[in-house]
Amino acid sequence: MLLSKYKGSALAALAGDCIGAEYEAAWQPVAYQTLMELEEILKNSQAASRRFLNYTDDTEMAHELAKSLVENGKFVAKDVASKFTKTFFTSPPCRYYGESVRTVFEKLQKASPFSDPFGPASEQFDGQGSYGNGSAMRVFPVALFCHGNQELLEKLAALSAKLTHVHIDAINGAKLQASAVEIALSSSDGSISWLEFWQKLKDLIDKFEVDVPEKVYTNKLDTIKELIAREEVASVHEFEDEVGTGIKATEAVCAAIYAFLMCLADRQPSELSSLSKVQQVVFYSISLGGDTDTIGTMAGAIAGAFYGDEGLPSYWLSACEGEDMARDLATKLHELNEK
Ligand code: R7I
Ligand code: MG
Ligand code: MG
Ligand code: MG
Repeated sequence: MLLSKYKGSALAALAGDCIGAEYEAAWQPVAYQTLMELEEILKNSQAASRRFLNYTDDTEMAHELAKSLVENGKFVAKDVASKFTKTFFTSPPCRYYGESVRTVFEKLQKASPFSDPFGPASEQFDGQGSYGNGSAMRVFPVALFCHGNQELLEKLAALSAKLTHVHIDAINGAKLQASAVEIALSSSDGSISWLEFWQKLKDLIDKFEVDVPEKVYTNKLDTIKELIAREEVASVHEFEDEVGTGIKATEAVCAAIYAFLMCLADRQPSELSSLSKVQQVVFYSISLGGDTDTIGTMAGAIAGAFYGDEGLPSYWLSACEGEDMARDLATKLHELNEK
């Protein structure tokens, strides 16, 4: 069962990225009908013409991080920095990296062999560091690697973030997203309510934000609880106003958590009811709009870790570039964690 959760996390993260990337540029909510039309296309596509959805930077970086953890059996900052940088400069244009992170990789490459892996990230945005969601979008392998050890998870989520993102919101976003995947791995469908899941996240964020005066995540999690408990489902526009779906870690991470918890609370839209729970989470998260590939991948990583890989149809996965790699890395991280 745990192996199914590992695979579910990596594969749903991949599907969320690949499918979400189809709508990222639009920067507006995605209609359920549009998503269900894609579902029909995927279902009916010929085997020969499958695998037409490319993954983006979210998956590329997650897989490089996973490879490094598997090869070294531990987190080695220089190796992850080296893998991130090499992949960045050799990857095709369809990866759509964040606009500012290129500077980090240029500086890392210049100072190769990576003598100061955290230096360039700390110079971003006049020294305050990037608050982009890039730290959290790729963090799920840390949760799979650290499963059962929350202290190590928090440490490695922060360290892996700091290679490109040193802003406290980006670091806390990575810690929160990794923690959500860990809670999902450690619990099962039927054994935990959405409110209990939310409470576990809330307890953690209280700790992560203890020295953060603005308490952005704390406040957004409170809003999420209020929205889910409300009788009428909030419109996507209201969600956008109250929480956000943008490039900031504080927005995209909270949007992914909201999408997962809404489905756990059985408040997902009826238009998606013919789909499995994992599929519903991925589609619902993308329907929120904004940074759809990133919200899709993070919601997918949580949902797959919770529900396992059974609900992921082969016609979804065979449409996604990177399926074999995702499966292989999940299997290896599971083996490593068992030791
Ligand atoms: O966070 P990052 O890796 O971008 C990830 C996003 C995801 O949606 C991916 O799917 C991909 O499309 O990009 O990359 P960064 O370049 O560090 O941050 C992304 C953007 O956030 C930057 O280009 C800025 O526009 C904005 N940003 C900031 N703006 C002002 N001040 C990030 N930090 C700051 C800041 O401190
Ligand atoms: Mg992307
Ligand atoms: Mg983008
Ligand atoms: Mg994105």
